[in-house]
Amino acid sequence: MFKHIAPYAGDPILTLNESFGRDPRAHKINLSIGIYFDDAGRLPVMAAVREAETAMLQNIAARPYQPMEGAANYRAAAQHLLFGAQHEAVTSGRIATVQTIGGSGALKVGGDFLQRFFPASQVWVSDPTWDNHRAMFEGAGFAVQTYPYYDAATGGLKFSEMLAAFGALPEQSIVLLHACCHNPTGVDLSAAQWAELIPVIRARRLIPYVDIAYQGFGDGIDEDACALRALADAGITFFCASSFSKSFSLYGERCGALSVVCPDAAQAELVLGQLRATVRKNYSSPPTHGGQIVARVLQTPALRAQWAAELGAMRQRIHTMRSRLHAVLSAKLPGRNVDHFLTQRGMFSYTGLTPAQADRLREAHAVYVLRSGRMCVAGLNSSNVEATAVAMAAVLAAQA
Ligand code: KET
Repeated sequence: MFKHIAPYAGDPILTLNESFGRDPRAHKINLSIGIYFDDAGRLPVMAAVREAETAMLQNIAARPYQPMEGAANYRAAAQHLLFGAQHEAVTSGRIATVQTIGGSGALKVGGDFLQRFFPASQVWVSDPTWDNHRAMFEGAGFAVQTYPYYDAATGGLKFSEMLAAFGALPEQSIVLLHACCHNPTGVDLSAAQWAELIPVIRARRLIPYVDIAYQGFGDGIDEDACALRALADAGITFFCASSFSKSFSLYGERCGALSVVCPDAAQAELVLGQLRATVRKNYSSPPTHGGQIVARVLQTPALRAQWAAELGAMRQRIHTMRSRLHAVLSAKLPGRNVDHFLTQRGMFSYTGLTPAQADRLREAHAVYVLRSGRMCVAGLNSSNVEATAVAMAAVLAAQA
């Protein structure tokens, strides 16, 4: 019955991460998947999360189905973290937010909603983007195109080409944007560049779809949300998929949110209704536990402060790893500019390694980066950063 089914070729991120798990070499280094590891190479349980969960376990609550849109306290907490509790869009009730199964669930619920109400639109993603963006929007029934973004020659942004491309898009094109810590390149727009892009988005009547999966890993919790707030300030109607997987180190709990910033509260109510219907048709309602951990941390001032401090330390540790990687690479590769490792932001850097070089790094040195050349800087630590830099320098020099 199933003989005609093609074997699954695997996923460029998840399948490589699985291969890492099976690699018997003791000195192997995992810089493939976007997961933050601590300086001992462990996946952290944040103290604020542990404390909130411990308190929850003292008084185990009954578990009815959640509403289709998720828990009210979680939805409010997510909205406040993204936009600020006092933002006019929040206080005027013009943001429709639903709790979703991770940031991925948010992207898919929003994709299905858009396909239903804007079926003639196409989706435009940055070149390159997170591999799953294309798969998800194609899966929702859209044609997916790319706009210019990463400049391999400088390790920076092709901003003028990007701006020109946006200016030529058909009305109501859906433009997928990364709020901060661009995946896979680590290259973000500056606040000044957002200020130039937003009027083009408005003039062309585009539909921005902003993915924010790394809030707090770039420059700070509020700083990393500045693009969202600027879009809301400008009165743009847009979609935002957010995730707590990384910022709470709660990957397996699948905590995300989809927020649609609407022109007014009445439209937000209509949108919320259809988002509820979309969820009902997919998986009915989201799970309880992880969302309640997040809500408790964000709504308990002492826990929230502790969480922000822990996230700040994670961000700092990534900056330190960037400096140490840069120091070894610039010493070992004189004449080659490796400054992009310092300027790129968040968990990822684009190394400039070709697929063949990434294979060589993995096969000869047991250092795992994606075949696109993306490395997860958050997988580096005091014990492996030197070895990684030396191996990378060797591979880069061999084929230079
Ligand atoms: N958006 C972006 C930009 C992103 O990098 C990820 C995960 C997600 C959404 C998904 O979030 P979640 O809450 O886990 O559903 N990225 C890492 C893991 C993965 O590929 O699934 C990664 O790029 O390695």
